[in-house]
Amino acid sequence: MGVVNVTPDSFSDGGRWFDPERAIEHALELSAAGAELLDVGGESTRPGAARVDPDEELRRVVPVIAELARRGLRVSVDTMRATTAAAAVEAGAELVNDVSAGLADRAMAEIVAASGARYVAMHWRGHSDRMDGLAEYHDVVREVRDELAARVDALVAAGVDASRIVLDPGLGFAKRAEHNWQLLARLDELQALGLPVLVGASRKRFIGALLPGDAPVEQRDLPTAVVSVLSAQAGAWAVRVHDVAATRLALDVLGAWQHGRRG
Ligand code: PMM
Repeated sequence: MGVVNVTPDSFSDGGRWFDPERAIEHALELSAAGAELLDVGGESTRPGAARVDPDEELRRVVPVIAELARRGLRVSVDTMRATTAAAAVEAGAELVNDVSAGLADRAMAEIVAASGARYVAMHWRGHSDRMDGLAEYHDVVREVRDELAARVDALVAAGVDASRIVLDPGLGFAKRAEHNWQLLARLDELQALGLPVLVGASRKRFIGALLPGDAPVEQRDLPTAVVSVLSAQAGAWAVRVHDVAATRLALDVLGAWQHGRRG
């Protein structure tokens, strides 16, 4: 899954693709580099970020999604809002990627159920302006698993088909570095819920912490690709990344290793 942030303030790419034309161009580059799904988002979720106006979010994502879908590309929408999700599916998105797993907008489950789209339910405890204060756990893996299981129950009760749900540990969302590493080390415990798992580690703070102090954000792409390959080896369904080429290559190495041949 390649990240297409149509935002002026994302932590990882600093608004470089804010203009819709540039966002489309960037998405096409990610697709050419091997992304199988393009994740279009109009609201930054970086730590401390304020919410974007709903109409503005729609204005950002819908034209980009419509154009990518028109070109036959597979698209997901990164949104916490039911109205945006509905418009995105209408414009051609096949998956709704909701970092709040339905907690930010109670209308989300119903919209997803009615649309028949696939749905990523990410572990989330609160909006970006307060999430760092919510990173308290006794056993982070058990608590994330149990909180996600409760979300799945609520979504299914609201009519979402369980087989359409993908789970995501929500790395960096109300999690400190050690929480993220524990979730990755024990990914199997999340997979034990029986649903596909998406991993979003790309360029996040805990990846940056592996590098010398003021390393530019692009230097996080190599460790991100390593996390991608280890996630795939651990059975992840997908990885969400900014630098698709590096992750694609890393996954091709894993495929060759596993099959004893190239391609
Ligand atoms: N991380 C970001 C945004 N959306 N969606 C999912 N499912 N999982 C994630 O880990 C995730 C996400 C962080 O922001 P970015 O788009 O600026 O990397």
